[in-house]
Amino acid sequence: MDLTAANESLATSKSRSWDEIRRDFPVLHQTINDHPLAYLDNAASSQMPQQVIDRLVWYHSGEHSNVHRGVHTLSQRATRAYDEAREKVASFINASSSKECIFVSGTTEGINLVAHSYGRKFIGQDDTILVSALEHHSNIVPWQIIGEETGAKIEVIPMDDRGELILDDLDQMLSGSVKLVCVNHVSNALGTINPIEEIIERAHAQDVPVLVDGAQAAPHMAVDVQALDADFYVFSGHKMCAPTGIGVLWGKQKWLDQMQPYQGGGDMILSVTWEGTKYNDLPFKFEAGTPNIAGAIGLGAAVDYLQSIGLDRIARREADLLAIATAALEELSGVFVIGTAREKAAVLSFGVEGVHPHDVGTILDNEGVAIRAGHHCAQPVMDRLGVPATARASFAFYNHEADIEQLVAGLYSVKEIFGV
Ligand code: 7TS
Repeated sequence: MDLTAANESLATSKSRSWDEIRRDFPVLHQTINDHPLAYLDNAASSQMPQQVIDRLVWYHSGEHSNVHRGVHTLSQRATRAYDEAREKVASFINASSSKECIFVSGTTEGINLVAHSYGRKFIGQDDTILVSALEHHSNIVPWQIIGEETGAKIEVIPMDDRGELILDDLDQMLSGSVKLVCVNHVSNALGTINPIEEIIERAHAQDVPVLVDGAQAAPHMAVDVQALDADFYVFSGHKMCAPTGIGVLWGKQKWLDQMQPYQGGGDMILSVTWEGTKYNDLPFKFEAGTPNIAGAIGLGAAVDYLQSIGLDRIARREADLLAIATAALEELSGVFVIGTAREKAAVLSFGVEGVHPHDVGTILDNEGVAIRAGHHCAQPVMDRLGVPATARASFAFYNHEADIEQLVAGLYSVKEIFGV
């Protein structure tokens, strides 16, 4: 399919039914262990629609070359496509400038970049980094590393039994030497949507910047970084219908300008002499070496795809799926939901009495249902709730009710096998 045709087909997709949209995803239409695949592990990685796959094929078959260095036509094509992808990403999160959007390999690299570049500049021995109790390890460990290097300490914004952050003491916690607040927009382990607007407002009232891990939010809801007034917002392509190995760190220019690069190499420089190096402008200052060109272009195509459906429509669809699945599991004796925050997105963690989540996951896989079982790289969340692990079904707009029916049928098998 050429690109014009792809764009035309996207342009008409606002009115397409969910069944039609589901057909865009080739991977979903297969059987696993003689059952239709019910893919409910979208929080780990989502699937790519044909439109994104076609865009990648077109890049590899008609455009592939290095960027920002060749005068030849292919390099110019690749450069144009790469730069356009950045513009698309900027508009996706309503950044005021694409210069503030840095391509990274994913959320993990984005947070590590901030930890090293912001941390080394602004965080010192007697400082504190506030990290929420709901974080993925990738928003904990980089801060522990910086803490070890600088002597800064980490304080934890606590959570309650439902999986909601307790913000009663936030103002007090923010006073003093806090240099950064790190919080996710949506928890990957429990699905809690955190009140980041409020957290940002209260942090800014005390001049503390906020890094938001948007890995589980960007695929599921409209994100407007200017309206949120976050200082950094990070997300991964592979959770929002793009390939693996690409993600975005958005940061306010006022911070990015003051931060030193975290890696040195080609493309991030204006000039290099033995006396020293002048760094390139934003965003290139933070993009050393040949970037993931295909990944960025694929992410641009994924943004086009998601916007063609509409993020608000996607959010409503996934809220419906989550509500149906939650109600279905609550009816099953011996099955309990873990994480009952009032505001949740696309994630349903649960347990089956007396059965290890890995056994739940294995039995469900035998019936074609893909879920994740484990600590979800959020061990402190598990510790806080007193469980070693959970089983987790996570949704995307292309899931349908039949996936939930298959999940429920699989859970009946679990109950039967273990006599629950
Ligand atoms: N932050 C959150 C909230 C996440 O859910 C994840 C990945 C990451 C950061 C790291 O993203 P990456 O793309 O750099 O790896 N979460 C999961 C998950 O829940 N299951 O597998 C990966």
